[in-house]
Amino acid sequence: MTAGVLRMIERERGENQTERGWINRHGPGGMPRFGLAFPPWASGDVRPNRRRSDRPGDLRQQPSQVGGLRGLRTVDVSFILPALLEANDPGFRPIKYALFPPLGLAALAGYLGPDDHATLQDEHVQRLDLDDEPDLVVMSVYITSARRAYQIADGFRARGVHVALGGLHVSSCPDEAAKHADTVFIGPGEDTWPTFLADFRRGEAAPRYVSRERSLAGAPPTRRDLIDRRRYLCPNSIVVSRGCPHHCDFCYKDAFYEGGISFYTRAVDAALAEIDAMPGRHVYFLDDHLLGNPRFAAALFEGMRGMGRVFQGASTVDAILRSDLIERAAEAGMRSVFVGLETVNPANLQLHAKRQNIARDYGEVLRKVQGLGVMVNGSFVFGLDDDGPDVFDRTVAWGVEHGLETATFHIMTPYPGTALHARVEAEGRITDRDWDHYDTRHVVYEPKGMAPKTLLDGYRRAYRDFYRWGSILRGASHQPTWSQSARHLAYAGGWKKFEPLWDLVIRAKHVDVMLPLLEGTLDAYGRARGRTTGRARPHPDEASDYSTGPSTSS
Ligand code: B12
Ligand code: SF4
Repeated sequence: MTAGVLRMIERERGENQTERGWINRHGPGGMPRFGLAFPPWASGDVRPNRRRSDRPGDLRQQPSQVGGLRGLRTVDVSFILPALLEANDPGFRPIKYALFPPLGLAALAGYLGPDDHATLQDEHVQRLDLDDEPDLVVMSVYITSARRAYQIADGFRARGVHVALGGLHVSSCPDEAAKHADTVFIGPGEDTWPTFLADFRRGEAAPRYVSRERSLAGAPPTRRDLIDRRRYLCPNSIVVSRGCPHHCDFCYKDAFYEGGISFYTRAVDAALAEIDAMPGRHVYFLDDHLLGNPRFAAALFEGMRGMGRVFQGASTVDAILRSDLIERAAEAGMRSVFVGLETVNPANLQLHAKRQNIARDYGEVLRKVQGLGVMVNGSFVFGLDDDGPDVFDRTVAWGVEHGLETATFHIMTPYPGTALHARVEAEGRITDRDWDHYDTRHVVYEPKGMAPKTLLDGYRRAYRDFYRWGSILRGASHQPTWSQSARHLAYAGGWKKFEPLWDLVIRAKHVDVMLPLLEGTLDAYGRARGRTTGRARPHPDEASDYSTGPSTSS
């Protein structure tokens, strides 16, 4: 890289640093002004508007008071993923938001008819066009994007556009969301969304839809054509299941899937067909628990063998130790796995209903997985009820000593709707009700075993200590072979230490140029270890259930 380019990056980073407060400077109360805000790294990209007045001959009628457009045969839908407000956080990293496209919205777009019109905008990677006048605006709302989503919703509704809100936060707090929407959706959308669309076309959309029927059978293909692949490091993100068979008390899952089954998969053939249709080699499974249904996972991996894919996904301690599914995954091309280790304090597992991790040897998990040429991203939660001030150093030391390639740390966060929230609320320990802070980087409750500041400082220190070059080198030295050590260095170092390079490709709107590097790193690692890996044993027929960590990499 030339000095000029480096200077340019530095200058842009300088702006970025000050722009970390960009949200505050753009509007009252920390919220960007409607229609003006966009992340600084996404500047200069305005999508062409579509306006009703631009569509002469459109037979559509004006919106009814509630209920959509009467007599509408086709619909013009704007799908929007509002930006998360994490941009104010010292740990903010633009690359984290250029990883995965808005898959949920692209899945919903699949239900539109051939004559309908749809656009998909993701505020994490582009400037939003909010002067648009579609028939329907659809947003997916996470807890820390709620304020931004409501602001956008209010703006559209003031102009008579029907706004539909759904997703995790809307499901947890439907009454709150309903103040900003014409229609809210509770739970997954596969049953309610097509019903709503039919109602909307008739001008009879209801204010609230509650999911009851849970199935992915017959779900239409995800509208990947709406995704701008160049803007994402993992455009081939995919989910082949929904939910998880477990019930950890801090997880969103039970609240979101209340009223129906909470773990179900696609048909294996349909999943394989979608994978096969994706260009390139890399695939990222965003499923909560890719190995959660052993029969499904075994068939999926069998079908993927020989496809030449390299993939990443999430599994659990239990799933890894109890069967040969992880061997099958490695043979099919798995090269990194996200594992919910959660805590080095065993008493926490009982306290927080993480039963599937109890009495499991985490060291054995790493030995088994790394022995297959698969890297591990361990996820940990700090501030659980049995944690004291020593938990941070102990966790980092454990990870480094065991050669953990990457780690994701979270501050325990009682999400509304979860069993944890109900308990902490009943104990009078919630100290902060600002959803913007529910991002697992803030302390929003009174911890039991330490002061809130100790928790916050310890969490930040853990990230710093784990990703110091000294720790990365020490961790790499614990790998069993030289080639594994080299890959450990490349992967952990590349992920956390080359921020200017990530910023540069994000600003150039070509994150995709880094994909071959990612594929190469993952693949070289797999090949190096694959030679020592024996063929997997036949899979036992009996079903069992497993679990995974709560979130994606940080
Ligand atoms: C990818 C991902 C991310 C990406 C998001 C990128 C993106 N473009 O969406 C990144 C890396 C940025 C991210 C970051 C974080 N994430 Co995250 N992430 C996920 C993950 C793994 C997958 C999301 C996904 O694509 N799912 C697949 C699609 C198909 O499902 P979906 O989006 O839910 O959409 C379906 C339904 O919800 C519904 N639906 C959704 N919207 C709408 C709208 C309408 C109108 C309708 C009808 C239906 C509907 O229909 C869709 C089809 O069924 C989920 C876990 C999970 N399995 O969902 C966690 C998850 C969303 N993340 C979570 C968390 C906690 C975080 C972090 C705070 C963690 C951290 N500290 O790093 C950060 C910051 C987020 C924040 N500030 O709020 C939690 C959210 C908890 C909550 N109550 O909001 C989850 C659920 C993980 C967990 N188990 O706790 N994450
Ligand atoms: S295993 Fe993971 S996804 Fe499943 S309930 Fe627990 S935290 Fe949630």
